[in-house]
Amino acid sequence: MPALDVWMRPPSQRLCECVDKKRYFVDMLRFLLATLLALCTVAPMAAQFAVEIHDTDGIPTATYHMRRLRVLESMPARSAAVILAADVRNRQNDVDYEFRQSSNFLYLTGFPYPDAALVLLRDGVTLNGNVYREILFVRERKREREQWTGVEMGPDEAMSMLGIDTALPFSSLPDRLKEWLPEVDTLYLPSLPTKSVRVPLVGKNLYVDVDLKKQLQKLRTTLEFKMTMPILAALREVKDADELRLMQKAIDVSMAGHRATMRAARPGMKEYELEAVMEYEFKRGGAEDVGYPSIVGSKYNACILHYTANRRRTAAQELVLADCGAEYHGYTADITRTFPMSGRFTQDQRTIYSIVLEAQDSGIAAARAGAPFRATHEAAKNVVARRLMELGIISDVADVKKYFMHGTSHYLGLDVHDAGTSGPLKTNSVITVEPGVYIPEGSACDKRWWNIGVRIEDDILITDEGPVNMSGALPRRAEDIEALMTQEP
Ligand SMILES: [Mn+2]
Repeated sequence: MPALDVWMRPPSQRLCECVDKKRYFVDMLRFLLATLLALCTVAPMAAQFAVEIHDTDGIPTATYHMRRLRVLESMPARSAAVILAADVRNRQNDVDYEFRQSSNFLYLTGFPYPDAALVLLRDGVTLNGNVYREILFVRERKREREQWTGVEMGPDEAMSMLGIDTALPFSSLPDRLKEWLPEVDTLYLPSLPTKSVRVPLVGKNLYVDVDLKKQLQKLRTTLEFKMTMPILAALREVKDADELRLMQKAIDVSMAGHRATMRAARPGMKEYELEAVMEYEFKRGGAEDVGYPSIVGSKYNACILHYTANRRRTAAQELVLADCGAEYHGYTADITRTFPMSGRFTQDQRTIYSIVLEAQDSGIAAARAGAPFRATHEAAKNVVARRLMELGIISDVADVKKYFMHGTSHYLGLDVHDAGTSGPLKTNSVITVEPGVYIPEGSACDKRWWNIGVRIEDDILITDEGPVNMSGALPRRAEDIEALMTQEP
């Protein structure tokens, strides 16, 4: 990738490289000259790049508008909410991590770029003679930046393409907050600010780390802070038809990845080769990203819950646990399958596998509207405890935690561990059901069980008619997995 010309980088980014002040001012002067020169040569001939939307299967703009209204309806009089876009995270020098919008911001706006904020005002503010209750702040378009990092929507495009009532330059946010906060008694923030966040303080390009809460309290000492998250969690927990359509797409693409991976598995492959087959199918199916780092663990690595190194060489008699999900238009799948590299489970592996499958069946059956959130875990845990007792792997049901040390379910949506209330299960919410049994080497049981790690995970839609397995088309039973693995890649 091309490197950013050092003189085009603002001096603030190079501060650490400057050992003395004199050198800094020389740098600053050269930067200003370079910028001036660039503006003189580029500006007169620079036409705007065209903003294009290539995907037409996203969430309709009217839906975003309705979501913002529902948040506003949950807020008391004289209140405001500020929801910030995610920050760009620097990887090293002038290379950043790929940007991913914060899920709350995506949920409320569909706006996919950084340096943006949504302000919701319960009683509205008057701008140019009109009263607005939702104002989006986005950075203004700059051809020089777009040349490097891609075309973005500015305030005009945000209004026309995303159906936002009004959008203002991000640089005007601090001044606008100063203007509006005197009329506000309650300020909602995504979470109560305990850590520093980056907000523009003065000027356009100067950023300093400040504690947002302290800064805001300086403007208004009596301001009461509340969290936006409980309101958003309740909304995000229940999915609408468009969300379920995008989730099914993410799940379909993910199932294709899992199928291809199991078909391609040959003893001796590295874990990362399996990961490569998986993620190739994700990208080929149109997924923008993975919803979380792919977990592909063989043998003892299958016993590590969030193993992501994926470097080990596999062997025939080993199990591989693949917990991988594609992200499509912001929504993620979360699917785990465990398969034998040889294509055939050993008798002991099959025994443990059948326990986890039975536990999962039991957990899925418990995923009914109105049931307590923990119902799936109770059901799955009871099966695992009973069966491990029968095998003599544990001698006390309380010891089930030693081999099944995580919960069975979490919400799924924009985040792999999605927002939700953890209250009774609601129709049109999606949860995972993912029991597991992990028996690392050295465990206090017969060593024939050592290094067996099994998890089976599916994505379950709660409906009035009972649970619907959105990833049910992917083989789950041991014999179905074996049959799939005999197929050519
Ligand atoms: Mn999961």
